[in-house]
Amino acid sequence: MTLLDRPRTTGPVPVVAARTAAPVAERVAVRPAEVQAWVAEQAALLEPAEIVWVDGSTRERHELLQLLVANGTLEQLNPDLRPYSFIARSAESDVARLEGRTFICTDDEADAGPTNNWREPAAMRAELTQVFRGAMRGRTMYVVPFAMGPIGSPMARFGVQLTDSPYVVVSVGTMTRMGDAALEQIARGASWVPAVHSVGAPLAPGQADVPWPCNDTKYIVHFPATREIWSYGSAYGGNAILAKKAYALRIASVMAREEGWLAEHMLIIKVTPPTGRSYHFAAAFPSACGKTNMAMMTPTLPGWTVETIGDDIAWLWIGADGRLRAINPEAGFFGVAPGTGLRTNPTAVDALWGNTIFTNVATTPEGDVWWEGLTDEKPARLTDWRGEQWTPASGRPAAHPNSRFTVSARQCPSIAEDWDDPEGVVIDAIIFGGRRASNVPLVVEARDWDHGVFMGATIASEQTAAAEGTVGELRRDPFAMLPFAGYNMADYFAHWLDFGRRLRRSARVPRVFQVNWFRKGADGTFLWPGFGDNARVLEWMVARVDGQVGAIDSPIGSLPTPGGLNVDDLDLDEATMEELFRVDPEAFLAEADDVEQFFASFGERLPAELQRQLALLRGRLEAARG
Ligand code: GTP
Ligand code: SPV
Ligand code: MN
Repeated sequence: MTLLDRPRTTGPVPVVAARTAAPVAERVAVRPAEVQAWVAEQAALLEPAEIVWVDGSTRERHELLQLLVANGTLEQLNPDLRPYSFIARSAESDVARLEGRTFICTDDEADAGPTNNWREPAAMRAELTQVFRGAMRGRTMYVVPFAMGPIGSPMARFGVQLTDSPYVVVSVGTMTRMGDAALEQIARGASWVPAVHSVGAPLAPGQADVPWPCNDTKYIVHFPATREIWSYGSAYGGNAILAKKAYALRIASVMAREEGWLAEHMLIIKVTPPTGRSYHFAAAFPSACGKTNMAMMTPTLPGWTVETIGDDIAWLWIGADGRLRAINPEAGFFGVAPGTGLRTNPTAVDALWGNTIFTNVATTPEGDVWWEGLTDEKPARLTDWRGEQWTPASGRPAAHPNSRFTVSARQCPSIAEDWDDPEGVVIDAIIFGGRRASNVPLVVEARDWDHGVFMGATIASEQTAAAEGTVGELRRDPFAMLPFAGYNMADYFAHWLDFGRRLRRSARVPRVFQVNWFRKGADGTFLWPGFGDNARVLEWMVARVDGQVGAIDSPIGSLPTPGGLNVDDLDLDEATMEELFRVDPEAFLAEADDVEQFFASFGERLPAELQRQLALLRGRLEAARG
């Protein structure tokens, strides 16, 4: 077996996306003058030793992977167990998104709003010029053109990321449509977002590199007016794969507001009941709150299928037919590893059979990967995410809680045939969710779109390891977009309300639901089995969409009638069912006080409709308290 096995050519699912490289002469010809001028300008600032234009070919990916193994950034896993797959162990200081170092630079601070870190653009530019000067010395600067959304879709958007991290290049290669095809669209006149990324670790002549170069000083900076992104010091996930959160959410949310569409932190699924008629759902849950798992769900209900369209980001718009449509702008999954197991998510486990880059998981003595929840039984001996020896007695997690896998969407066995349809899919319902140990019931339906916007705007969730901060701490995470809205969140709420008005004018308005898979009992364990059993909640939603079942009116929205939720074959006693759906008016009145405070932070800018919804909620809660 050679060190780097070529991707296998036969198997149950396609190997790395087959891309064909154009002949070199042709590739050079396609480089747009505007991009070339920008690259030259940035090179003068960044001072890289070399510039490489990335073409997106399989051969190029292979060479980059070889380079990363030689550098020690990646280690190849045992090809007999995990073909053509690799593990990266990051620096201990570079393991998650950094919200405290994420900035929105607008002329007027109020345009960034109270939920964003604002910086004055000229001052930030001056600061960044200092920080980025010579940042790529001794390193190769990669020019990485990419498309978000299927090329040819009216929704496709383009960008070019400069980076000095080959690990980031291969990650962008999986997560986007990277290379010549995107550059060609730019050459034909498509507008593009410039994104500059450096790990911030220049090399002096002769200086040895480290496996995971990064810098203790970090910046993830957005200039919405000029649609620019600048990222420094990190090579981890959303900090560095700038097409993802920085572009497809923060910058895209600004574009979407101007152009009348929505850029959202949502999964998209296609649900098919035994009747054979399919429904599409888009669901927004905060980071590490269940999107990838729901997107790849294996329903426990006989005859039901759930297919994957996207697992993290959705771009939604009103189609020519007046219906709400959505695409997944990404091309791969950057998924949370811990908790992903054969029992919880066999589809994801299947998708990871090979051609996968793992970051900060543990490895077995046989050269395969492991993380908490992959198997029920812990292996006797592992190398943990830091590279240290680990046994079950070590008393610490073997994999970092925010360890991740990076894999192509095409490799997912549940990927829908039309997942990359340029026209997107028609959305029948929108779901908001969060991680709430108490108060919030398993499922509740909004009374109408505006009430649904109020639900989305007031979602609170316990913090996870996906970003810095205290895990478990409750915070408002409106629309799961707290870290991702590129403009004032109050204006974002107004945009959602306005979008509803436009939907009402032209066609059917999707239903809106709120879910909580994470309510806990007095013993601290989850009340609801979750994962594949979440299909039972989808079954109720489908029946609601079709107008086939009634609901109980509660102060916070419509709940399933007794027996309305199919819990056949589940071992749930009466008391558990009651607790899953219990709506405590006192607890929700306290929530309402908290929401009032949250809303107050937006001052005059908060849409009056949301204050009205809050007043209505309080009225209903007080009536229920009796
Ligand atoms: P990001 O990629 O950070 O945006 O996260 P995500 O929203 O895609 O979350 P993901 O599906 O990766 O789930 C995060 C964690 O929640 C994992 O450890 C899962 O095992 C766990 N989880 C997901 N769905 C459920 C569920 O229905 N019930 C329970 N108890 N845990 C779940
Ligand atoms: C999230 O934090 O919501 C993620 C992971 O999807 S990252 O790409 O790092 O933002
Ligand atoms: Mn996410």
